Amino acid sequence: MTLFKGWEGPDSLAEIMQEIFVTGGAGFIGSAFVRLLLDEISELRIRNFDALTYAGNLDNLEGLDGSRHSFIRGNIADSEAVLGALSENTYAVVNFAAESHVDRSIANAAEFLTTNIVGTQVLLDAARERGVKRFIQVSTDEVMGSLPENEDVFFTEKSPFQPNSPYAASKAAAEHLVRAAHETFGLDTVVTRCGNNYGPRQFPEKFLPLALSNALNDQPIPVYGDGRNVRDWIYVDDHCRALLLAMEKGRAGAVYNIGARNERPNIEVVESLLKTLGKPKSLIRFVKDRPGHDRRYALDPSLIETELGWRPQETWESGLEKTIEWYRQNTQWLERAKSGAYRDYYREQYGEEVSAG
Ligand code: NAD
Ligand code: TDX
Repeated sequence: MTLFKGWEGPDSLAEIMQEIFVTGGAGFIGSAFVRLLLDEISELRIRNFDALTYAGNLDNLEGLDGSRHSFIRGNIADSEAVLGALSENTYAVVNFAAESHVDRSIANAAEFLTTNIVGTQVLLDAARERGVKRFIQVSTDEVMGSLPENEDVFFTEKSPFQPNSPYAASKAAAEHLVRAAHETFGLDTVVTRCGNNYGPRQFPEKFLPLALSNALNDQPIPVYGDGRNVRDWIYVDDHCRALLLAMEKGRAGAVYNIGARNERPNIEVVESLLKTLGKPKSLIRFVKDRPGHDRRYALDPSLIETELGWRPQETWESGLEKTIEWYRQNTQWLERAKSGAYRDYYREQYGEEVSAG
């Protein structure tokens, strides 16, 4: 039996890998991962556990096969709810659930500590109690801080922890707890650290969908500082394919960087977007910088490439084209995401009103 295209693991795993517990699966990356799993592994069932915060969206799960995917609303920091939802047949917990936006963590870190830190510990404890086989922690390059610009240096799995925002610090703390569960209790864990994702269904508080949505509405695009901060961009499905491999074949206790060797200064990202959309550069508006703004992220993905044979499938151009096309086709999704509390957030963060569409 083949688990998925390219699967090289033991056949016996196919029999035990019957159910996966995904947390945060109504968010941007989690929902892409759920789709990928359902497409790639025919017999698999998924329990999708998500609190539906402002970033969680049931629209992201539209059209999924209800016989293999079930949604449970719950908070990962609530141990009773987690234990109630986690079955003993679970092969792996894949933890996407998090408060994920740096600017919000600067405004108020409280939820970041509860969800990202306490929530991760609750999941680790529950996974042990239910005899779950593997625990995948979806982490971020930001735990390693900022790299100098114009130097040929990259984050490796051995780079020191140097988180600079409350968000990054909370994700670093979560990683420590995952490591501790592995070392102390022998839980089979894998940690992945990815760069900046882009693609369909990303909440428009994040830079790329915010810029895209504003450009489509001819609204100014706020660029922090001098726009020369560098991020390492990856198409969301490439990240998810790497996570699938890590879940299947990753070494117990390992950390893997996931990056597409695609470093770009923010200003170039906006310029690529505007060019593809046929919109003028005059929409770019330089605004006050983010406090503690990390200058550069760049990942060395050699380990996952050599150990697990992962390679990204999308180029920056093909991924951007797919992303733009999706947002153009799904204006209703964007309108709904930008209604309600998002309008207050935008006013508070940028000092002006956001367009409706
Ligand atoms: P997102 O904000 O789009 O989604 C987060 C999801 O988690 C939402 O559905 C939300 O409802 C849910 N959630 C939040 N708090 C919860 C709680 N207490 N209990 C249960 N569910 C809760 O985030 P995303 O961009 O999809 O990121 C997913 C994960 O990947 C996060 O752990 C993030 O740190 C990590 N990550 C993201 C990126 C990126 O570029 N977006 C890069 C690297 C790593
Ligand atoms: O309005 C903006 N203007 C701007 O210039 C916003 C929202 C962002 N930016 C800049 C800040 C960053 O240099 O764009 C870059 C990307 O910003 P975000 O989309 O907020 O992402 P970042 O802070 O890099 O963090 C992201 O990547 C790592 C995700 O949000 C995290 O969840 C992930 O862990």
